[in-house]
Amino acid sequence: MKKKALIFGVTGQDGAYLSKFLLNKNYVVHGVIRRSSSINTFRLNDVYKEPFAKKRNFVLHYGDVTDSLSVLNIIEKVRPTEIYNLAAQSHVAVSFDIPEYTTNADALGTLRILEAIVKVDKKIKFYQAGSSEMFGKVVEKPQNENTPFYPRSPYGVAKVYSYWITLNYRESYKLFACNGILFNHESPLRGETFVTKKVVKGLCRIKNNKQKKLYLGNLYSKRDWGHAEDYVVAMWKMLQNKVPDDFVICTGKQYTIKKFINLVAKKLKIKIKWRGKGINEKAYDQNNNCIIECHQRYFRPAEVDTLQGDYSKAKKVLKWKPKKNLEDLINDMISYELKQISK
Ligand code: NAP
Ligand code: G4F
Repeated sequence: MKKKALIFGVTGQDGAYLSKFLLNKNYVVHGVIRRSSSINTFRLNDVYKEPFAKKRNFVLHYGDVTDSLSVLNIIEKVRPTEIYNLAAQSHVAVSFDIPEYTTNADALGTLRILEAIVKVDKKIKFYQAGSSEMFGKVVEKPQNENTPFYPRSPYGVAKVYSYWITLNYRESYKLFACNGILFNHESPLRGETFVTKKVVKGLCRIKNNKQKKLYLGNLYSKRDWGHAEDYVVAMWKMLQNKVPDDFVICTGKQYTIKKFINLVAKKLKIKIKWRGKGINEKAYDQNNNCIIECHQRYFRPAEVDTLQGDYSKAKKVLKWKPKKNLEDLINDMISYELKQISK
């Protein structure tokens, strides 16, 4: 019998990479999508090919993690071997604008899935998409599985709830439930409003005279960026481990946003010079055109200044390590963007 995976958040960046990975491992993959007035399955174009075939290995269901009934009904109907909870309002800045909804989806959504597992079949394995945002105002460097949490946003606080409720259901009901504590991971399929995608897309368009300027926020926060394609492998490995456990997944390297911009500009052969300080800091191209400016709109009420992980445990127990470095990631993102522009 083929293994059956159910992915909440299948239409997102990680959902798309995980679907592809699991299908290659011969799983039948079921995904939960939200009803939307515009088509939101573009990341799944590669895998969602035969919606009406008799024997499908990729099946989509309408549902929402804020709707307990849909969560329970889908789990009961699919009876999966493994559930991956990737569903979330995943934008940190937006979580300050819609804190109640973010908490409902990102915290209570996890509880709804765990309760449904307890009711339907306690043998279903569960992966929870935890985040390095839980470390927030970091209390030690680098961060590992034992580092205390200090979240800095409604998003981070909701993810901390999900972390503990997952651990609590593991201990209380002996579920095979794991928390991945994933640091930032990016790809050509990254959402348009996250900083790496904004920078790569913006600079590619500026290079091709499709756009004049890019507006950003804090240039000095530091992130540990990996490639989403590597990180979905770690999610799967957690559920294949002998015992359920929690793992930090990261690269161990960190860069500022400004350094990321400089690397992308260099690859695109845009010679940039920075002038000014604070919110007035701007980047100019070789013709002295201002191509990057900061805008108050993109600063957050509370910032996570620095994130850098330690993946020693995942390396030792799961035999996982990242295959792609920051240069590979940037190359991948640029070539995708340039292809989009030339279409
Ligand atoms: P993403 O691209 O924003 O995808 C989020 C997914 O969740 C989308 O499929 C979205 O559906 C779905 N979703 C949102 N609200 C939902 C709801 N109420 N009910 C059902 N589905 C809902 O995020 P990602 O980058 O793939 O990240 C996947 C997960 O890992 C998220 O939980 C995120 O918080 C977490 N995480 C991400 C990173 C990272 O750096 N990428 C790091 C740590 C943790 P729509 O397409 O309809 O919006
Ligand atoms: O790309 P970001 O929005 O990612 P952030 O806030 O680190 O969150 C991402 O990673 C988390 C893991 O640590 C995930 F849990 C979460 O779901 C999400 O995927 O911002 C990165 C940094 C921040 O310090 C932000 O202030 O970039 C800074 N930044 C500067 N200008 C900007 C911008 N961020 C965004 N989104 N847009 C800007 O214009």
